[in-house]
Amino acid sequence: MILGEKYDQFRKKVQEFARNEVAVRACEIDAHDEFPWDLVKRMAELGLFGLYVPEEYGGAGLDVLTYAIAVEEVGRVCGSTGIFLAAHSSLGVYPLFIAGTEQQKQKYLIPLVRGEKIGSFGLTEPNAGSDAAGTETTARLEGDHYVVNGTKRFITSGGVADIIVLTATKDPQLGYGGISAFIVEKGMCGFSAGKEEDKLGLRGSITSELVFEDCKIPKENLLGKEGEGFKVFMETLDGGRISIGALALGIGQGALDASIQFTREQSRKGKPLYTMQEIQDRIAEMATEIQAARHLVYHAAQLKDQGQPYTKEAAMGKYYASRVGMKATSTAINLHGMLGLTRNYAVERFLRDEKLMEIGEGTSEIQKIVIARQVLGK
Ligand code: COS
Repeated sequence: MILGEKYDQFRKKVQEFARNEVAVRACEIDAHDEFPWDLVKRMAELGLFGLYVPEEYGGAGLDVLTYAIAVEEVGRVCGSTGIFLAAHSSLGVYPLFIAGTEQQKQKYLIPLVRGEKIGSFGLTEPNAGSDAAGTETTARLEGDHYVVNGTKRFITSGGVADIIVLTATKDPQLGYGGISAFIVEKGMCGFSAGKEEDKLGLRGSITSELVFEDCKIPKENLLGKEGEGFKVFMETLDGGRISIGALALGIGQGALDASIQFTREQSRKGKPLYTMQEIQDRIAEMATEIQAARHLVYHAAQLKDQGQPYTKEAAMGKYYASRVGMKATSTAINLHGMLGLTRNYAVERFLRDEKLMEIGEGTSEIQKIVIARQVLGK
């Protein structure tokens, strides 16, 4: 794909970091469920958390395509580190970038972009996952504060987050029109992180419950206008889906890289695996599908960069990249045979990590609803 010198150079820079510093840690991060604090610090130093954010807010002033490339290349070697980059940048940073007041941007956006604080996004609840408008967490205005009660679930980086952008409703009966967005800081009275999930993959990423018990949030921490939180979150998810598509594509590419290496190194009856037609057939299919996914994801990023509608394309990219990514990681294990099921090879980790891409930030079924509504009309 021809993107130009600027993007190629950036990709090389991220690849160097990913290969030299992330790949060597990926196996132990997964095996020991280790949150990669060291890599978070390095990504901050490299300026990866604010690639699309203007320089005045501490960002690199680049674009979403550059950001997608970064997520892809980090995810290509370590899904756990990749999901941190994606969740922090798209779900922590973005809502503040699009809906924050100047004061909120100075106070919360800049430290997130610089990586001095960790960001998170509180939408999903025990009874409101795919049905994002079904939020039951309530926010009642009392004088200078909102009083928030409820529980959020499956929140990426929730347990380590310093700043959380949260949805809560004035009244669950009001549907999406009752929902507002709020900024919560770690340490606010009545807020605590609950249990952490023990997941199939992305084991170095922390997924937690967030509990709000009469949590007092200052009135100035309302993000956007009252009753407009649902739209802020939908727009955030549109952008987030580009990054999950990029991560799905990166993990799929990682499985392809591993398969190329394995079939070059191994032979059967004196014949290198890669020279066999049935092996070439599978590698060719993986490579083609991953490249097609790359085109979709980059196209969504380019539309966003040009200020054009991209909801449908972001959903298509995520849906397709996670689908072919699952297929690629599974094929990669088959190509490795029994060895592929062991922890001696990265492909079983890639498969476990890839599974989340079909579920997080909207399941594949949700992506198809979004695509169908755009194609057919609501
Ligand atoms: N951008 C901006 N606004 C949007 C939007 C988008 N992508 N999608 C919907 N909206 C707006 C609509 O325009 C509508 O507002 P108006 O009535 O003023 O026009 C409002 O939001 C409600 O939209 P809609 O009726 O389509 O909402 P639904 O309840 O039917 O939900 C889906 C739509 C299913 C798409 C939504 O609930 C969704 O994306 N669910 C998945 C949530 C998810 O991904 N969860 C995982 C989170 S992991 S971080």
